[in-house]
Amino acid sequence: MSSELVPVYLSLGSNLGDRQANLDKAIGLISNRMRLGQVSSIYETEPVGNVEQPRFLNLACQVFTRLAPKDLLSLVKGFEAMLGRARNTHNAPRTIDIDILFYGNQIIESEELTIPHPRLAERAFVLAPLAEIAPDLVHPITGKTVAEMLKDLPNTRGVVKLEKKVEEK
Ligand code: PH2
Ligand code: MG
Ligand code: MG
Repeated sequence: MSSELVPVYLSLGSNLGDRQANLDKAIGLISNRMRLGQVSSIYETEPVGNVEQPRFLNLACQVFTRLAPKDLLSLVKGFEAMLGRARNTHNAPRTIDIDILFYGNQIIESEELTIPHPRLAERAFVLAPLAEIAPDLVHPITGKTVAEMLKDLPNTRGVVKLEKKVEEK
């Protein structure tokens, strides 16, 4: 294949069932199909939007893929379905949500997909994990780095980094 390997950043979230296990399974599925790069710590986060739902666990990860954006979207939607995500009410609790944040430095606006993710600059639950693994990544539209976007948020209340369960040596 001649297409180049593109660095992509994903945001994962779960607020239904065994949230940690859902994230672990999603990372497993992702790493079977793409080269997995860095993975952030897990953060427990207050729900944004529909606040009448359980707290989330969120993380960010880097992957490298040759898949075109729309094929990557189909793949991650398939992973969501495999992990039991029901597509019902907007912003309802979900076993897993996998969002594409950045696809290289491409800007994409199609009916099904907007990249960079249109709400990432407002969301501490996205930026805090992402800043751990990619603080210097530049938003191709605003020119701001992830660290700058995080610093520009009014606050990061409700976003708490969890202690690592297993100590790394
Ligand atoms: N995802 C949403 C809406 N609200 N809030 C938190 N804390 N974490 C999420 O992943 C999240 C959310 C839509 O996908
Ligand atoms: Mg989402
Ligand atoms: Mg989503």
